[in-house]
Amino acid sequence: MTAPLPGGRCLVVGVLNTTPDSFSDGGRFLAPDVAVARGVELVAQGADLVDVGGESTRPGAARVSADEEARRVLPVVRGLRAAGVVVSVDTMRAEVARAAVAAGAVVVNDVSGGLADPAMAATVAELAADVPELRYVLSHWRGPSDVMTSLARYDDVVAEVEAELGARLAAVEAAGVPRERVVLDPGLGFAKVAEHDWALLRDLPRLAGLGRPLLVGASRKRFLGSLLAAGGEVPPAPERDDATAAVSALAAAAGAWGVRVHEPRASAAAVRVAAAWCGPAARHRTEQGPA
Ligand code: PMM
Repeated sequence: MTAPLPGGRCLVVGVLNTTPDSFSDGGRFLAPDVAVARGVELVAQGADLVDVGGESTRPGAARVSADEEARRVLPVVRGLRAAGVVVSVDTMRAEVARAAVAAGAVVVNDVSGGLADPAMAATVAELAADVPELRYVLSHWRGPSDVMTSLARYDDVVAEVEAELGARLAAVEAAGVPRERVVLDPGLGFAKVAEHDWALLRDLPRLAGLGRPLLVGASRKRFLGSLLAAGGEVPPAPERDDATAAVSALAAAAGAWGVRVHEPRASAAAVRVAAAWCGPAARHRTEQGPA
């Protein structure tokens, strides 16, 4: 058994992409032993769990085969589990989710919210019945990475994301996923431009009104790059970590269950500052979620 996740504060989810082409860490952690070492390092730097992904979701990215995705992810999930790390798998595929849970993952993080693979919801329902601690992260999504930019059209982004997330929550529940296993995610950058991302962050408490805990994935994303651009120069991804930590503090203070970040150190401090600052009020909100 891995140690249970800490309660009473926002969790820090460390990002580990075993892909050649992710926008921020692509190509660095392709070899399984290097990836496992990085996952252990993420925990040493303050991650409460590590989210392992084998398929890039950056805008414009093409899909990889299920076999290739599984080949990238499974040895890393196994290695991290053996090292006592709590593991999440970042996948849109039911068969990869199933294999990763068999290998020890306890969170299925599906950026498509069950839309990319019609088998996902029923598979998660089955896995949830077998694995009591299993959680399903359901993100707001409108379409695959190669077309998502054209889908970033909203009259009222918060109302539409709230409605679309609510509909997906109802759909996965209808397929048998227990409601209390679901964590919702606004899907920052997925079919969204910067003004949409900021509007969603501003209104996190409204999304929390869907009755499920929230995960926020702002780390190094384009909207932070645009915010920090100086003289037309957009800073590269690693230079967006300070802004990422600021988002972590604010998201935690708004009651988020978790923040998903590439460099955990500053966010680990930020979520503790938020917990101390907000006291039991924020704890109460985060404790609505799984511990
Ligand atoms: N963003 C990315 C990948 N997976 N998962 C969740 N739940 N939320 C996100 O915002 C999210 C995600 C984007 O790619 P990255 O792994 O390079 O950050």
